[in-house]
Amino acid sequence: MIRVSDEVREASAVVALETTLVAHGFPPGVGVQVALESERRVRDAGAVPATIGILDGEIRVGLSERELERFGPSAKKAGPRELASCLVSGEVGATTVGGTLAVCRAAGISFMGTGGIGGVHRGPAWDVSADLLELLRTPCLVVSSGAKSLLDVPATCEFLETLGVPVLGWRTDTVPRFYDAAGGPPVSARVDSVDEVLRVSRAHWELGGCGVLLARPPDTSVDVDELIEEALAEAEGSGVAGQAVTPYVLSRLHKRSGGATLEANRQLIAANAQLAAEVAAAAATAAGVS
Ligand code: PSU
Ligand code: MN
Repeated sequence: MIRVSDEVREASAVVALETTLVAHGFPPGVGVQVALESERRVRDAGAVPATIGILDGEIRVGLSERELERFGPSAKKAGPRELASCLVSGEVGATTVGGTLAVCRAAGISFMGTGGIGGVHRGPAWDVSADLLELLRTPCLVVSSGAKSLLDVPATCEFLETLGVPVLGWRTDTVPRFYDAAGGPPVSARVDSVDEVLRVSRAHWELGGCGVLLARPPDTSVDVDELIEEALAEAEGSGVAGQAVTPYVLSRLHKRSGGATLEANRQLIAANAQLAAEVAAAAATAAGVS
């Protein structure tokens, strides 16, 4: 069911990347550019990118540029619950953070980069992203700019605490709010170097812990809190719910901010991928297999 590319199979340092953001996080065509940029940054930092998605009835770990181009708006958003049905139907499945983590668990990949994880939504109860539950059961370090700020970020952090998932602040004491470095709740611990990230993650894993979130603030912050309120109200008004909320709100923000959130999102995704690669490369070196 899972086909790992030769390059990924032979690599000692691997960073998993997701495909939901490629298919549904950006306007058509832009997502692929973002994915390629992330892959470049991973390579430059000394690791091999393993971009994950479902194609032709197989879970693919490591995609070519031609294959990446198939992750357009018509792809199915594939969380952990959709992996099996996509395999059977043959649909293109763009894996979320949660879907990607489920594959990392099966494939033994310990590092991943993304933009912002899903979490506890504002408003209706029980829209809680499967990203959180997969962190609970996958021994993987996920680098993100915290949780997406269209969510209830404090509730998401409380939930992560309940699950025992460390939220490490990359050179920060507060959890970044996706496009915005400021205003988030406190992290569970601050880390200032790649070595420190690695030591904390390893200790957590040796104690039987699973997912670790490394929260890296964006380099340039954009405050779009009002635009988010507006877009969420519009989503509710037009009956957009469940899995459709995040892509709907992100695309509104990209338009209403005159492209500022799109640019910020692009940059933070690439920077997070690079940091994940730096940690993966350091782990390989420490294991003596670089
Ligand atoms: N990060 C981004 N853009 C995105 C996502 C993350 O910068 O589109 C995706 C991830 O795949 C994440 C998903 O798993 O959004 C969360 O969706 P939901 O809120 O429906 O669980
Ligand atoms: Mn959701």
